Amino acid sequence: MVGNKKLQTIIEGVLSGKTDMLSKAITLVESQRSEDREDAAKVLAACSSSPGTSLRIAISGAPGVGKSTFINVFGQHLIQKGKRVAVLAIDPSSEKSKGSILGDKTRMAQLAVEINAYIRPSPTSGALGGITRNTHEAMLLCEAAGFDVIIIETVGVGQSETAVSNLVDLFILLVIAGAGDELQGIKRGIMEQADLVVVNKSDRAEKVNLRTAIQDLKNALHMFPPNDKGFAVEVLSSSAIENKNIDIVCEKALDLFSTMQNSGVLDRSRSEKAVTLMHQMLRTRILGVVFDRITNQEMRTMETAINNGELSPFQAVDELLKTVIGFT
Ligand SMILES: Nc1nc2c(ncn2[C@@H]2O[C@H](COP(=O)(O)OP(=O)(O)O)[C@@H](O)[C@H]2O)c(=O)[nH]1
Ligand SMILES: [Mg+2]
Repeated sequence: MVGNKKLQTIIEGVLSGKTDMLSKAITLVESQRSEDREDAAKVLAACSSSPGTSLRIAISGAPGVGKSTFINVFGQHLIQKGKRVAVLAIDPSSEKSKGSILGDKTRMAQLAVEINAYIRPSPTSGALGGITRNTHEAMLLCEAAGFDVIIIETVGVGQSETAVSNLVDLFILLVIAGAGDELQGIKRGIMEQADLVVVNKSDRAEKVNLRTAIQDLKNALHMFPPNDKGFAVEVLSSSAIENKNIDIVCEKALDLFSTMQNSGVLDRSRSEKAVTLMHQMLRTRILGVVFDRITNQEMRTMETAINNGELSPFQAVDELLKTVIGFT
């Protein structure tokens, strides 16, 4: 339990940009302990009074495509432009990912030592809703601590990408040349979220393959209806390992952001996404609440009834809902 004085120190620390206090605040909002919830709410309330002016970017793409390596360089370019950069690395709950967090840390080694950088791996386990909420709150805290750019490294798979896209202003999708869409696990939904596509590891691709990859992606993007942000989605290439073209991607991202700011698209997009997020979170929370109410015993009973042919799956669902929420 954090005492009031301690809480005040955390709040003041965050607002004056102290990263050790920022870490404490993020730990607090990530805490699952019910006695921390109230303190977390206080910290959040005190830290999210001013409307955010930071640029929020998601760097997405299949595992291994080079996201962390890319962010390491990308972040340094942003810092050279006078920005303070926070990186939140979302991590799936699997065992496999525990290794990747360490990997991410070492891959961002140069960025990590920059005084104007803050890197926070979020080894969040649990439901998608929890991940989204933690990331959202961590983002607000980073913003309160004066970070101008907040980069979210996503896990590159499935549903979480769509959820993350509702937290950010720009969604940058990294891909590699030569691997088919299938191989890269790029779902149509993820492509559709992209504001900018970057073919990374250009150092490894033959020139002609790179050109083909870029053209293929452009063709694929063409199939989608134009976004309502007022710009066309471009396809660039980069080599994170050789620090090639990342400055161009950086320039482009800042450009898109100021275009969105000036046209009013940014405000509109943020409100739309906030509403979508609300719907999404509501669905996730309801799911959690209802499932939590079903006891193991009740679930087993239904499973057995289905196995014995006594109930159809639909009848079982009705029964369960009647038990836990009183109606179906
Ligand atoms: N050749 C080459 N390798 C890269 C490049 N970017 C990243 N890598 C390598 O690809 C592997 C995965 O990189 P990582 O940043 O961890 O990918 P992530 O899983 O998407 O975060 C590492 O071995 C990196 O050194 C690049 O531009 N060129
Ligand atoms: Mg990574």
